[in-house]
Amino acid sequence: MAESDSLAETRAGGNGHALFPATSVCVVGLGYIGLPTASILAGKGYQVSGVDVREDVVETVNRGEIHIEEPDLDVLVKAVVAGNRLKAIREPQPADIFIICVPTPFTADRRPDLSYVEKASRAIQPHVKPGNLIILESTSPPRTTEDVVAKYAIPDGLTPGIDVFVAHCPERVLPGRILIEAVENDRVVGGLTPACTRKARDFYQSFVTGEVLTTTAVAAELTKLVENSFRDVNIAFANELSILCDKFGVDAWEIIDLANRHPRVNILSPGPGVGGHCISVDPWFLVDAAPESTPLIRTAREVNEGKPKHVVKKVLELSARFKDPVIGCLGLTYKADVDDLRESPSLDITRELLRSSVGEVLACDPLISPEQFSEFPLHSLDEVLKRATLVVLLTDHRQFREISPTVLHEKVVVDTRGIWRCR
Ligand code: SAJ
Repeated sequence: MAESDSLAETRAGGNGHALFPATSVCVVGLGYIGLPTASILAGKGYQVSGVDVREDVVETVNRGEIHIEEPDLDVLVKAVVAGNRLKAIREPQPADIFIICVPTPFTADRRPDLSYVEKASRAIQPHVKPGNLIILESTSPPRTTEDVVAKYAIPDGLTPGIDVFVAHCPERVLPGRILIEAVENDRVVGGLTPACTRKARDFYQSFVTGEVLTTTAVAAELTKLVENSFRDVNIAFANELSILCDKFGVDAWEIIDLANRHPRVNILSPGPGVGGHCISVDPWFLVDAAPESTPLIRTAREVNEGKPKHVVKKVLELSARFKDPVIGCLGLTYKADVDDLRESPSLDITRELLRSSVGEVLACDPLISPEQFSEFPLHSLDEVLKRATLVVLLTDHRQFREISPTVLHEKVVVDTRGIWRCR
């Protein structure tokens, strides 16, 4: 198919922001990225099918409900499902555009696990036709778009850049702001060929208000990994600094605030460690791709992975002051105001304290429901604040920011996020 024809098939309007009611999109993976992406596209007028291997996810979405916590997503999903613009299904179906949004976890030895990308690519392959656009949004190691997606998704006899179009457009959204950032952030689009890049660019320009920047597939893959590695290195610097400051009995946040007043210094905040499924994972993809060239990225990962141990040690030292310490652990999720426990240092620290049999440990996280979590009992914030002699702030949820300083007055406090200082 000629390139201009194929573009015409996926574009409906001249200004790049018109709706495309006739264009169908199949989003593979209805998780933290796939469901918001599918819903936004459906809201823009695309006819969207969302594929998930989990029957409960498919049923939930088809009821117009959601299985993840994300501001305003419930309202959007309800509207697009009711309007018959989004339908969840178990297996891919033919579409004009396929978007792969599946997990790219790492293995126990910190190597990328691309099995979900491979499975998704193989699953769409029987439905791929000439003119189709296939996009990988999952954060992926260099060359995944070519070596995995193109290899398994393109049917024999079709040539990328001529018959079908394959590109990487890494998701860059911040959990908690996904619906806003998926539309407003600049996007980086890299195709296997210039024609693939142009086709993917035109698609993103139809619903993104940020700029759509074009490059090659491998450069787009590297760009995403570099963004998250940069943040990891910066946070590692802050975490190392906080350990140093502990030695001198000074407040790391104060030092950082003061240093950041310099016009060319911008240090991020220390915390209990770095969690989530992105920043704590993606740098390892770069280390795995080129171990000999990435000593800084590896060391930053090791510093951040070591931070929970430092917090546990500090809590154990302080708890030794009490005969029968009651330790309240506030927050289990990997960051504030999300319900995501993946790679959470707060959860690891709480687990370690529970294992240490140092005293009674009361865990509390208002964003985690008992149905979602059964590993150990959760306690209400009121109970923790009433009973704990030592309070460890691990995740800075809104509910914890609002705790009155007078309630904490009588307690020993370990504030790993620096939210209660200066009060
Ligand atoms: N953290 C700190 N100190 C800070 C900032 C964060 O300790 O100053 C911790 C958080 O508590 C959390 C972890 O780092 O445990 C990661 O949180 P985050 O808010 O920095 O990032 P994520 O993982 O939620 O989302 C990141 C974002 N990447 C960048 O900001 C470069 C997001 O834009 C990406 O789309 C997302 O990764 C992703 O999906 O890759």
